[in-house]
Amino acid sequence: MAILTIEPVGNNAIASHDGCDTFVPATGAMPAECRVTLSRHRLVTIGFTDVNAPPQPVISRTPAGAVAVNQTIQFSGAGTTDDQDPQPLNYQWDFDNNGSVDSQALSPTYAYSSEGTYTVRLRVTDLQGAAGETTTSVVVTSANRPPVASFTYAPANPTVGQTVMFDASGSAG
Ligand SMILES: [Ca+2]
Ligand SMILES: [Ca+2]
Repeated sequence: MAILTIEPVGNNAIASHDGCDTFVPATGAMPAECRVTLSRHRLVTIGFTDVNAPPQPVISRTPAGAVAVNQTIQFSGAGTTDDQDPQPLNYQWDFDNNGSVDSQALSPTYAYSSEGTYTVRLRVTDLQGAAGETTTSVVVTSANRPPVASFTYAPANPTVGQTVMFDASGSAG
């Protein structure tokens, strides 16, 4: 992003600068004509000032809701925007918010090995070193295992016509 600046030199005053003293190419249209009217024999400097806004990180993930222990989560920082798109950006993911970077991929995958609520931090840095951060939380629940069916019956060797009792209370799940 660049801003056009018009500055008087010394005590010189700018008589007028009709609507063209500031423009932002990234967000607005550059005026077709920039007319600066000066008092006679005045000096001004006309220049561009570079300003750089930090990236605005956006975290998305699939699945979006609570996940199970060891379930793979697909994260993505592709929704991140920067004022100088499409310049390359550096992505730093900290899936457990412990301060150590776990991935620098745009769209990494991750799985949590134990239950809990985790804070995921994404820091995105542009080529000029400006950085933006955002966080989201992930709830990890105990793994959902299929139930284990089992039963016992008595008597062990029933004869024809004999009533047999089944007991499935030993099932787990
Ligand atoms: Ca930027
Ligand atoms: Ca970490």
